Order: sequence, then C-alpha cells, then structure tokens
Amino acid sequence: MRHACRSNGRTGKVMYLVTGGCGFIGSHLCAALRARGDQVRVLDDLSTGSEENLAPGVDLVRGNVADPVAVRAAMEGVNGCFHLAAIASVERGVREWLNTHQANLCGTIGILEEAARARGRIPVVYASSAAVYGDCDALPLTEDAPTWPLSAYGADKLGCELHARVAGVVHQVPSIGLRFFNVFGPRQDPRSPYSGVISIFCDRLSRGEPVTIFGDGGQTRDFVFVADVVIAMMAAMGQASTAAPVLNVCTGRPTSVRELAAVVANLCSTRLEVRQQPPRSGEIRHSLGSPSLAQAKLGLPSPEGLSTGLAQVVAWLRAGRPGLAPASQSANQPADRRSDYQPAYQ
Ligand code: NAD
Ligand code: UD2
Repeated sequence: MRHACRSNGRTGKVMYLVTGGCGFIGSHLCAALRARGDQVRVLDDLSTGSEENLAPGVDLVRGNVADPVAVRAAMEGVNGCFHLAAIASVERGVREWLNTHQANLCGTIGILEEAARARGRIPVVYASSAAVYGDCDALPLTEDAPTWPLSAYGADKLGCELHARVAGVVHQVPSIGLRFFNVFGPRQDPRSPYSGVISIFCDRLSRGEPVTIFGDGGQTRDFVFVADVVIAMMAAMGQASTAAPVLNVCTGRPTSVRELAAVVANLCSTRLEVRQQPPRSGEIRHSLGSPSLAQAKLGLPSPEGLSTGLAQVVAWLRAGRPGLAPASQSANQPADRRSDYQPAYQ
C-alpha cells in the first residue's frame, strides 16, 4: 500500500529519514517502511552498522549524526524522522564517556534542532532505553517509575527524553520516545563484544559449543523481538506530539538466562554445556517492563512469543547470517545476500 503524504502540506509519497538505518533494529525498520511503499533515506556513519543490511531502494547518506551539516542535508524534504543512531553499548559508555555522549545525546539534540527548523516541524520517533530506569525494585516497570540511570548510556537516553520535551514545549517539535527493553532478532551480530545474550547463545548452541553464564543464571530480562519493535516504531510516528510522550517497548514476560539457554539448546537439538563465570559487575538482577500503556496508545498486537523469535534467529544464523558482512571483507560481500532472509513482517 502506498501512503500519500498528508503532513506538512506536502503531497506525494512519504519520505522518512532513519538514522542508524544500517544497524540491527534500523535495518529492519527500513525494510518494513520500504515494504509498505515509503521512501527511505538513512543517515549512518557505518561505525557498527553495515550497508549490506539495507533493503533495496533505500538511500544512504554516510555521515555522523552529531555533525549538524550532515543532519541538515539528511533531513531535507523528509516527512518524519526515526532516530536510532547511537553507540548502543553500556560498556563503551564507560570507556568512551564523552565520545558516546556526543553521539547519543548531542546527536539527538541535533536531530531535534533540525526538526524545529522545518516550517511544518518534522515529527521525531527516537530510541530510548530501559536503561533510563536503572535498578528499580517495583516490577514490572511502568512509564511513571522513577528514572535513575546507572550508566552514561542510560543518562544520555534520559537526556534525550528531557530534550525532546524541551523541543516540544519551546520549539513545537512533535516527538515520541520508545524505551526499548532487550531487543533480539536476526542481524544482531553475535561476533560483537556488545551483542545481546540471545544472539551469542544462538550462535554458540547452533554450532554445538558451550555457553557462558555470568552468575547463577537466575537474572531475568524482558526480551522483545525486533519485528515487534518495528511495529511499535511505525505506529508511534502517528502519535508524536509536543507533549513528548515516552512508552515502553517490551513484552511484560520475564525469562531467566538459565531458562533461555535451555530453550535455545532445545531449539538447536544440542546438549547444553554451561561454563559459569562470576556475575558482571554493576548488573541489574531483574529487568521487566509493562507493555500496557504502549499497547493502549499504539494499538499494538500481542508480542511474538520468545520461541518463535528464537527460531528466526537460528534460521538466520543457519542461512549464513545474510546482511552481516564477513568480519574482514564487508566491501566484498555480494549484494544479493540481502534477499536471502525475509523478516516475518514482510
Ligand atoms: P546498532 O549498533 O546495530 O545500530 C546503531 C546504528 O547507528 C549503526 O548502524 C551505527 O553504524 C549507527 N551509528 C552509531 N553512531 C552513529 C553516529 N554518530 N552517526 C551516525 N550513525 C551512527 O544498535 P541497535 O541495537 O540497532 O540500536 C538502535 C537504537 O536502539 C540505539 O539508539 C540503541 O541505543 C537503542 N536500543 C537498543 C536496544 C537493544 O536491545 N538492541 C535496547 C535499548 C535501546
Ligand atoms: C541490555 C542492553 C544494554 C542496556 C541494558 C540496560 C543489549 C545487548 N544490551 O544489557 O545496551 O540497554 O540492557 O539495562 O541489549 N549473559 C550471559 N552470558 C553471555 C551474555 C550475557 O550470562 O554470554 C547475561 C548477562 O550477564 C545478563 C543477561 O545475560 O544478565 C543479558 O545480557 P545482555 O548483554 O544481553 O543485556 P543486558 O541486559 O546486560
């Protein structure tokens, strides 16, 4: 279905800017936007993302989201912006405090400032994180829970929410922030030291290798499948407002790391061999969100079950990880590998 543009008095097809569109979540969003007939431009510096992730027909502007000149060029003529570009790693925020701050908070302010310059104001849907909550005891976390981040990454994501509010009040920029919990799915690179536990476990167990569990494995997470995150982002664009709302994107279902390992081993038909290591320092024991407000505001369907999502990750790994460039030869990867994997929402 093609969407005629009704916003900002423009006519014609809708054009969206997706920052970070070459990354894990952004590439799925671009594919879904293209599948419904939207025009898509991506601003990405390819620092962790890969051009091979991009769906056909997406325009790539290679640049830094913290560079106002690059942002201005990328925002030209768009009807909305999905802002995902960030250094999505708590650990890197520890080691590169100022550098990650520039990408994660200054980059967001740059997007909001440019959105304010457009005559009709450009609506912005941006990625926040469950990291804004820190270690909060009252579970499941609702959006009105106290925000007390424990990391520079979480502090910057909370800063994004505060600046989005300022953008709404002072500059009339409509926005909406989505607090993603632990997102998983195909194209999350298991070789990255910052990758999520699901991609690591699926990678190891699909090859019959042991997995490492930090601590006793009783810690729990709210794992949300990437296709559900894409659905939430697309629905959120219509709900951007100058009140700058924020919503959780989660399932409300806890899964322990030990349970996860067992489910993945079963899916891979392999014996589970666990190597135990001490708990990671500063780690949250339980992270669980309430999806109720987002479901009500965005009209979201029930989230995908964990096993269904896991099966797609394992299928993607077995297909040779299409879309992810081989570690040392990203420029040589054949472009037609992109079409080997079709996400469920297409
Ligand atoms: P990712 O690393 O796969 O994608 C990030 C993309 O942004 C990459 O393509 C990277 O090249 C690009 N990028 C990084 N810095 C940039 C810069 N300065 N200028 C331009 N492009 C830049 O990460 P992801 O998991 O897809 O995360 C997407 C967003 O969702 C991020 O904002 C992240 O903080 C947020 N988030 C992710 C999770 C998760 O579980 N994956 C959880 C909470 C929030
Ligand atoms: C997630 C996000 C992080 C930040 C944080 C906020 C990812 C990848 N990271 O960190 O960016 O938003 O939430 O709270 O989404 N584990 C193992 N073995 C492994 C790998 C991990 O036991 O090989 C454990 C790990 O100790 C943790 C759990 O699995 O208890 C989840 O780890 P993670 O790195 O996937 O995500 P998390 O919640 O630490």
